[in-house]
Amino acid sequence: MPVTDPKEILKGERLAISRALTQIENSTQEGYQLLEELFPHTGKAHLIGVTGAPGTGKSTLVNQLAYHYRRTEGGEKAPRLAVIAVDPTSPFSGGALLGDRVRMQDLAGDPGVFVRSMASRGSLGGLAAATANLVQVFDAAGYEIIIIETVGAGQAEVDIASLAHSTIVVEAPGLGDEIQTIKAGILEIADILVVNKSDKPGADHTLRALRSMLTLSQPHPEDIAHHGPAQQATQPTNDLPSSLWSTPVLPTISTIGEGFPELIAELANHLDYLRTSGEWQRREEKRLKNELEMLLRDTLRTRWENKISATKYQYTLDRVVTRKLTPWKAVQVLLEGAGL
Ligand SMILES: Nc1nc2c(ncn2[C@@H]2O[C@H](COP(=O)(O)OP(=O)(O)OP(=O)(O)O)[C@@H](O)[C@H]2O)c(=O)[nH]1
Ligand SMILES: [Mg+2]
Repeated sequence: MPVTDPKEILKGERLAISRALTQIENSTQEGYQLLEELFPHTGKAHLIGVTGAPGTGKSTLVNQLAYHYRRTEGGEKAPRLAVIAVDPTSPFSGGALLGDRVRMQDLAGDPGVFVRSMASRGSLGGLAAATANLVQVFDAAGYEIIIIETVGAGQAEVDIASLAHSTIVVEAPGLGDEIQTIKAGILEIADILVVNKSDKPGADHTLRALRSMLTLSQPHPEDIAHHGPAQQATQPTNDLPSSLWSTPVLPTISTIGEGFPELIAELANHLDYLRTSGEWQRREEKRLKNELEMLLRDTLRTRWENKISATKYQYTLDRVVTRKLTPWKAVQVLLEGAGL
């Protein structure tokens, strides 16, 4: 029996949640046992990923988003909301960064909001896997909305975005001509594009540039209607629904909370689209498949590392370096007798 009672987590008790998150982050036996107990209670939350280049205002935006969800949806119906900030380069302060401190103080004292920062360094099991585990705790604890903030545009962010149902990519004005350098990959994962810092010069230009990039990359709904049957023949059918969502580009000013009712409305639209198109099911399956594959990879790797001797590894590597052994043969040698 774990020291932290899973029932307390299911009831949403903050102290129990906090303890569980620490156990899980530290990969303790108790942590794993808790995950085992919590898993059947997951699958209800709307997972929202927020990603983008450093300093585009993601944390400020997430603060405002949380605040608006809690306030505009109002009263007892306001959703409980958790924020996981993955490797924040600037501290997630729960408000100190913001101009409007009074509002954020409201958020900081709001029992319906739980903010957790997570350091990526040293998380050996893979950052996405570690994040997925924390998500499960909040999901089981009844948080209806879970926001995951990640920095950057690398594979790690794409992996984390694949955890989310709805991904917001945050850009800022001033990209100018460099707009072409925005990684195609990051646009592909965007369900909603936000041009934050719209109070800055060049915001209109960035909005227009992003909109035209998206128009070029997304098939027009009428094209799909026209060529529907032909496309269906050449594409896996489960790829079709996502082409029916056209990514909106929204301006926000996170420092003063402008554009947030619109952002929340688009998130609601996206959720609605996911539910009615069958895309929710498809993403859930993809999400769990990713999770399962990450776990399998990590587990196999750990098992293999525990089996193989450092001397044998070094000896084999030396033979590859001196061209006495091919890398393919080396893999065979290294896996031999590992009993995986
Ligand atoms: N002018 C203006 N400044 C903003 C806006 N949103 C955020 N900022 C400022 O931009 C700076 C960076 O904001 P953060 O929210 O820390 O940005 P971030 O993307 O989370 O940064 P990292 O986590 O370090 O990548 C802060 O000084 C914010 O006050 C905005 O809409 N307009
Ligand atoms: Mg941040």
